[in-house]
Amino acid sequence: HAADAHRTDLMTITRFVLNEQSKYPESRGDFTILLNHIVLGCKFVCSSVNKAGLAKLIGLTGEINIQGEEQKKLDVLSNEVFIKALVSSGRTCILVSEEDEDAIIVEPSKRGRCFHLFSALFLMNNCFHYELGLIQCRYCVVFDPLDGSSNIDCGVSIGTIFGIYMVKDDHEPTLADVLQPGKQMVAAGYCMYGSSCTLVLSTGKGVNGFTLDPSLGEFILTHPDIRIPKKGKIYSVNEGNAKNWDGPTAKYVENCKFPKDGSPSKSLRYIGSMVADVHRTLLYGGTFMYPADKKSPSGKLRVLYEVFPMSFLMENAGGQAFTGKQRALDLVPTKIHDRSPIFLGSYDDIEEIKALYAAEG
Ligand code: AHM
Ligand code: MG
Repeated sequence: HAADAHRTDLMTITRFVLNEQSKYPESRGDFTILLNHIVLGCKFVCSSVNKAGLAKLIGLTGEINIQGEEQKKLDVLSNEVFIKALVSSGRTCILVSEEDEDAIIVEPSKRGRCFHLFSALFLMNNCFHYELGLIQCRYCVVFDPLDGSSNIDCGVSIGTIFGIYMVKDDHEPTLADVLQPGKQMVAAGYCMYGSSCTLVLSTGKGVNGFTLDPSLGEFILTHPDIRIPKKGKIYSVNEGNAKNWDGPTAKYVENCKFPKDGSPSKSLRYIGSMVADVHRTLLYGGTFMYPADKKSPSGKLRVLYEVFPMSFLMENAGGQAFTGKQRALDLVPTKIHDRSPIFLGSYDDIEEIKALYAAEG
């Protein structure tokens, strides 16, 4: 029985990624090791978030806080956990966190050495030479350890967002390694700490969702091959900023509420927690927007660790991500904490927004 197989043949995230990687003969499991460390960070944050309401009583890490000493804030704690986990994976060379002003260059001894097999055919002295060799590759991870942290105290869903770049040679890591357009990412994902703990991941071939089974401490494949509906019935935006919006944003939201083509008006859903708003958009379809406005001409959300990973997931699920000017994944960040307006979601709905911007000229 298929149902029996589900109960006894568990597809954990590690097994899933190992299966995927085994299609590449040169793969040496480095990505799986890196991902396992990200997963560890997510499990830790999940357990801390679940205890957040009790933090004053028992402390986030579970120890009784007899002296009543100041507890570390959850976002600070999450950041430390992710940095330590990523560095100790031995597979990273540079890290960018929303919580840290500067990028973290991993010290050489902890960068590990992950090699990739390469083969090349070239012409020399009128003879063909075949060369087989190993080149070093290392990973850059950009992340927001705990996004939407203003929602912690009222128990609303929050999340971790991450994106991964690969550096293929042996140079000293520099900011240029992470100031790359989002389309160069090799993987991206988020973990949502909500009514359940859900990790959504893409390695560039589709999107898959895994739910933490707390009794096993493992993420199990629960949402295989997520495809966003081609058109949605929901829009998601902070409408309190409407008086400062540009023409196309205002017109799109107006069309959602008062459609001119006789279609039913759309529902508004806005949690104010990007991971939760994007997760719903991915599963139910529709649009999620954080547009530019007169007060913040670049919007609010950060290119590297908010806009790029979510845009990567959207495209891999069959949706689109647009900045108001271009495909979001084509953006080239100039600073690690750059911001950009973002419109992402169902393919047809984003087409409509693109048309409104094109009409404006
Ligand atoms: P944060 O990084 O300070 O937590 O802010 C990011 C959050 C996103 O999760 C969310 O989409 C957005 O801010 C909501 O902003 P606003 O409150 O302006 O609607
Ligand atoms: Mg954030």
